[in-house]
Amino acid sequence: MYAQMVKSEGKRPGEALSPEEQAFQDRIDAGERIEPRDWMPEGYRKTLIRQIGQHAHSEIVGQLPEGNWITRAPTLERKAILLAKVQDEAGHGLYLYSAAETLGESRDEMTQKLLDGRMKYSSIFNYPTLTWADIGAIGWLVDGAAIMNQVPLQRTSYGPYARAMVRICKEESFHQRQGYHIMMKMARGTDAQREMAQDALNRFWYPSLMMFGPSDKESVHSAQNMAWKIKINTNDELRQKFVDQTVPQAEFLGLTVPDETLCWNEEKGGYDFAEPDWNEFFEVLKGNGPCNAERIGARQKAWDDGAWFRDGLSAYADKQQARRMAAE
Ligand code: FAQ
Repeated sequence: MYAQMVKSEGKRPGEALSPEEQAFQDRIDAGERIEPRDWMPEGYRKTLIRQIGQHAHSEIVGQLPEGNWITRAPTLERKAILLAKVQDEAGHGLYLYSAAETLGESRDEMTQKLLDGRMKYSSIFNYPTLTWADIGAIGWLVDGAAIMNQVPLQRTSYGPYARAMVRICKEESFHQRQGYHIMMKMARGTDAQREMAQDALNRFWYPSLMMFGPSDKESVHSAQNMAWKIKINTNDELRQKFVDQTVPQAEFLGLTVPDETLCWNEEKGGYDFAEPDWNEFFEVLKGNGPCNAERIGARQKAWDDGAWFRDGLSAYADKQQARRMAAE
């Protein structure tokens, strides 16, 4: 654990805290919220920009796999629901960029870092959505995993991030329910629909487990981030809770979790389950997942296509400012 902290933004093992850092840590330990104008260690600021920025990018890139199905939703009602969900994700991205901007990095800078590979987004959005059942599986599993991770983040130490999480979690609950509802329809439908639902579960199960990050022994940021209450639970704790919550939901659907080793462990009060393929996870992080190039290509195109609009807004703002100054 200590060796891992060296790579993180915090102190090296054994390094003493300055009086300012100690006072800051005391505030965190007392459960106080840190606000944008408060003094904070540079490492705290940087790691929050990294996490909130990556979270914002995930919400925005996360619109792409589902957006792919808006024109092909099977009914008008499903189309309206999916459209609303995808719009919610855009809103989440915007709250989160705003929260990160309070730490001194602009949305333009974060976007540039995403496009040139210096910032990440969640690995899950590098997998394709091949059938309508995938939209059910995303709502059920991906939003389900997102909620599991984000409910504790409502208690995170940085005020703007914690407050953004409250609304995001409410909306994610609706997303999860709509996904599960699609799965119920498919699982109780024709044989072909049931097979499609099972196939979606087979393909999204392990990538969903990867959303919680590498195992605790591989997680470089967990120790420092938990001390700063940027992170409330470890990656493995949340993964376990997700499996325990989701397996009975799969049973209710009559679907099979694609893990032959899965079994209830009475002693620990949770399921034993197979780890995802961590080589695949690290390859996806390096940019070698099935859809990485497509996703970044789509973001780059949107950024380039929007340049005229950003320029127009800036020119308008400059003109307004010049008028105000002339009138003073
Ligand atoms: N994907 O030391 P740790 C959503 C990176 S929102 C990509 O454990 P940490 C809504 C990590 O950044 C989903 N990279 O890191 C939605 C670090 O690399 P770095 C997004 C990952 O930060 C639903 C390295 O691995 N949610 O889905 C991943 O302590 C449906 C070492 O890892 C959030 O962002 C990954 N899965 O813990 C939208 C929640 N895991 O930066 C549309 C907030 C790890 O040093 C449709 N974030 N990495 O180069 C967090 O809670 C944390 O950042 C973790 C990672 C738990 C993701």
